[in-house]
Amino acid sequence: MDMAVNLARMSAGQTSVNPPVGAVVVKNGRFIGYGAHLKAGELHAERAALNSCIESAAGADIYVTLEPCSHHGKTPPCTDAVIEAGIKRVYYAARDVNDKVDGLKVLNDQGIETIYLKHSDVEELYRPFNTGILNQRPFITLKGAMSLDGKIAHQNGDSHWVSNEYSRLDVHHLRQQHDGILIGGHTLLNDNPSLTTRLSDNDSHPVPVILLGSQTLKADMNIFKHPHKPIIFTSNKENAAFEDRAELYFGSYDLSEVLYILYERNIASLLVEGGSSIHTQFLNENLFDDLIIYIAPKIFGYSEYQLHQGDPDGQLNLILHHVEKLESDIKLTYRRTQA
Ligand code: AOF
Ligand code: ZN
Repeated sequence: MDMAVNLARMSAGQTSVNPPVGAVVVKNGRFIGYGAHLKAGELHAERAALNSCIESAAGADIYVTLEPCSHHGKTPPCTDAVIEAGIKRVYYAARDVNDKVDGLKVLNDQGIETIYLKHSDVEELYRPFNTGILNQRPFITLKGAMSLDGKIAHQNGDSHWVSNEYSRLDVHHLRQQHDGILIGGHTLLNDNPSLTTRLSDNDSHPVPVILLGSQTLKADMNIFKHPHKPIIFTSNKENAAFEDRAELYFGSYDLSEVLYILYERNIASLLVEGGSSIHTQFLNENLFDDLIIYIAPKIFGYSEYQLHQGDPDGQLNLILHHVEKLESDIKLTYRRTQA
């Protein structure tokens, strides 16, 4: 199961609305096949593992990180493949929260034994998938960088050099791991960000999502050079001129509607990069899963640009999950407790 979990871990973050899954086939104590689910719409892990077998899998055991699916989605049920291959026992480390799936029952009805094997890493592995299925919204990471005195930008609005190069590199890893990246209209206009991943020349880039409000788009914005068409929510009809360069949603949408639309568009994980009015909305509505704050050893003094603009009651119920030192910066990862 360790190997199956490692296979699944390799594809975590690249399977969109699907879970990362790994599978290993063992027969007579010999390791005869393995596979992973690499991309939504492609083969599931069990089929990939069974296809890879160096000999007949009849009578073999399969170790799968997730209960095999039993429904017709973009691909046929894995239970069919397991049954047809003549697998004797299925070891699994997690149940599938997708209510279309009841693989254990289907397998048991065919006389195939299913055995739960506890693995300490699967809860973490399936946190994003479970969040998506259970809430029909993306897994949300709020990210902010601030000075020691809690400001996210200088008084003049410049937010470029708050955190150091190690923190900025870390943010590019975050971008690589998320399907979408969301900012507000002020940040778009002030910073003209490109919202790409810049780790190598072989990166995957999150789809840009802009909550533009009443602001007006401009043709020379960097966002239009992004490899993906940006998804833009706006109340300003003038922006219709950009219909061929962006996916535009006109009107006033509340956050949960925006998130539902993004999830339907297969954006299963969303990195929210701000600025402060966007952070305030997500925090106030408790619409986040992880909160990552980079703290830099700077003092900006008077500046209206702070992480939260509202009047929070101080009751966010966060759990400090991880602390990391990035040279002179500190990275804090908090998790929202499920209320
Ligand atoms: C498995 N093995 O490797 C994965 C599973 O649209 P489809 O056909 O790709 O089905 C997606 C659903 O299948 C997904 O919501 C989850 O319940 C399950 N994913 N199941 O047996 C796999 N990726
Ligand atoms: Zn499946």
